Amino acid sequence: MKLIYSDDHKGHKGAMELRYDKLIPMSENPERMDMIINALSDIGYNDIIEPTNHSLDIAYKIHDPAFVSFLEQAYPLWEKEFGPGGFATAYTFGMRGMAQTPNTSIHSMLSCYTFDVCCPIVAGTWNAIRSAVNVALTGVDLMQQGEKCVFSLCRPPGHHASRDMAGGYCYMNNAAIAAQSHIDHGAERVAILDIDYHHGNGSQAIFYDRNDVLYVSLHARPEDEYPFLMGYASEIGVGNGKGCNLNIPMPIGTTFEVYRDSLKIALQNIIDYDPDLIVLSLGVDTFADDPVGGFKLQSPNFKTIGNLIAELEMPTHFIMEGGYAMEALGKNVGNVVTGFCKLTQ
Ligand code: SP5
Ligand code: ZN
Repeated sequence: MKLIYSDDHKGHKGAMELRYDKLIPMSENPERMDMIINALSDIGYNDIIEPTNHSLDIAYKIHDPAFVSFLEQAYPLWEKEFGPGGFATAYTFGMRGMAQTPNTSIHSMLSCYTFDVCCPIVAGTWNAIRSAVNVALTGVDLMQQGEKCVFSLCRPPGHHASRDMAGGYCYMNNAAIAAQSHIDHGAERVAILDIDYHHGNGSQAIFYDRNDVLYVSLHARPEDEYPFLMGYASEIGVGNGKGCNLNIPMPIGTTFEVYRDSLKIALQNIIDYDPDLIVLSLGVDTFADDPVGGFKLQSPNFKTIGNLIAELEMPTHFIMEGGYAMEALGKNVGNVVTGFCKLTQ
């Protein structure tokens, strides 16, 4: 399986995040990619393709151009007020039920275009976001050229980002942009299978009223976990998209025995939808020792996950999302890949 990767993400680093009542270094750091690349290389996956530059035309079908331009402008505007070296972050968020009038100040834009305190913008953030989109779109190109499965090693991740809001370490929605590009290249139906520990609220919202993209997510239930307001099983889509959104929420502490049954339900729904391909939003923060997650999956379980997805025998576009247990991150991602490719380690 070819990997698509660029070092451009490395400048997106150094910010802090609020974890309940503590300010901590961001769990979503550049070293994550080193761990993944090194582990994949160790098990024989070292065919790394540099992304090619793509225009933002397809991204603008997924994201509001004004939001994208905010992402580009945010750090320079912030720096004008606070000087270099810091990170832009919002002070207030949308005020439901209160008439609001956004303006063009950086603070107003941050309030308007972000939904939490987990999407800081540093000097290198825009370059990383832009590159992650290229990494996703280059994966689509390779599949167009005949690859059955490719792995876009996107960073920052994307599944929490909606049409016009960043959050949860995510800025632009790489998986959604990839899905749109597959459709623009002729796919009639795409299934997004999101196995990150967190609900992909952005991906769900983007495709909620569409029937050409099935969104299926396994995640920690909103009663227990971020993003706390979405991800219920009752969210099934609207209008044309009714029946094309499937959430399988599970409680904190879920073990692989339960998780595997949920995955089988998710996969059966994908089979029934009969997509041309799968976009796999791959997060391994379901791992037992993940500092951000709360499920109980063990490293070998990720190989089984790869096996089960491979049984669908569908073209599959892997897109990297979350996973923060640094020591095991590479092994866990490698296990999904080897399980999928039916190679032995
Ligand atoms: C892409 C991705 O995985 N984003 C996740 C963003 C979640 N950030 C908030 C974390 C909520 C804290 N949960 C702590 C559980 C401790 N076991
Ligand atoms: Zn996650």
